[in-house]
Amino acid sequence: MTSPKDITLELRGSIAIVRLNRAAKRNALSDGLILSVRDTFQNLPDTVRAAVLAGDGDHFCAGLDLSELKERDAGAGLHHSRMWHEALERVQYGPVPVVAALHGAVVGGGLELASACHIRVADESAFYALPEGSRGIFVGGGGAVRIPRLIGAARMADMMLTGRVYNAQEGERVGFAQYLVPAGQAFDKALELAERIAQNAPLTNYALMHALPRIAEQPADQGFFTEALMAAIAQSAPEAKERVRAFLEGRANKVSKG
Ligand code: 1HE
Repeated sequence: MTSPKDITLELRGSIAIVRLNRAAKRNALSDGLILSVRDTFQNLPDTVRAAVLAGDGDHFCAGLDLSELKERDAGAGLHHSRMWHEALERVQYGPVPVVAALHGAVVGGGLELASACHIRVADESAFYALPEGSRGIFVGGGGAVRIPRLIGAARMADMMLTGRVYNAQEGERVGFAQYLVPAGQAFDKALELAERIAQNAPLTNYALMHALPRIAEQPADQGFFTEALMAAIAQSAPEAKERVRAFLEGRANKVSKG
């Protein structure tokens, strides 16, 4: 049973905090919950500039709600997978960048969901797996497209064929997460990054979400041309002019080693 409270949206200034709130079932994604993910990202208020996606309890997400897995004919299976695609597209190509805060299990459809986010921050408790292989099914939430882009098709095939589980350190090394932090700190780090992202010019964030992944898929010649168009649009915004002027007049931060 999924309830509307299984996902929560909290606004902290310009940051939306979306939380899977079904810890008793390890945030397993029922049909109702995956539709709520879609609706939540589709309907973020205009004031939101970046989002954090987290899971309540000891795990980020245990993937597809297996209790709902029933005999589906091919057509129903197709539509079910396409429903996931639509929901996760709203995460990846929604209005704002999304930072996933990962801990505990990030498995199956949970890993597919995390892969649709723009940045992944994992704590030391995180682990990654694709148990679909041993359950006799296949990924259906966009994982076959997004996961090879993070870790390569060979590693994904290994995970599904052998049930290999990557721990947090391995996951960061192979490319699941861009940040690895001590246990319990993924949310705070994700929020810090979201606040930083929210300060960017909205058009720059838009370009990184919508233009960059498309350019990365284009042949080089087309990619260079699309890049030039996006660069021209971004630099023409008044905000870009003001930000560059601020640097030249000594009013903006320098790049520092941190
Ligand atoms: C669930 C699910 C679930 C837990 N669907 N109910 N995903 C999987 O194959 C992963 C299955 N889950 C696990 O391996 C483990 O539950 C965890 C490693 C995530 C967590 O272990 P643990 O010991 O903390 O919890 P638990 O005791 O296993 O589970 C607690 C409850 O959550 C229990 O229910 P209860 O009523 O007995 O308390 C579990 O049945 C329930 N639960 N995970 C339904 N996934 C778009 S296609 C995507 C395809 C997939 O994602 S396939 C991979 C599915």
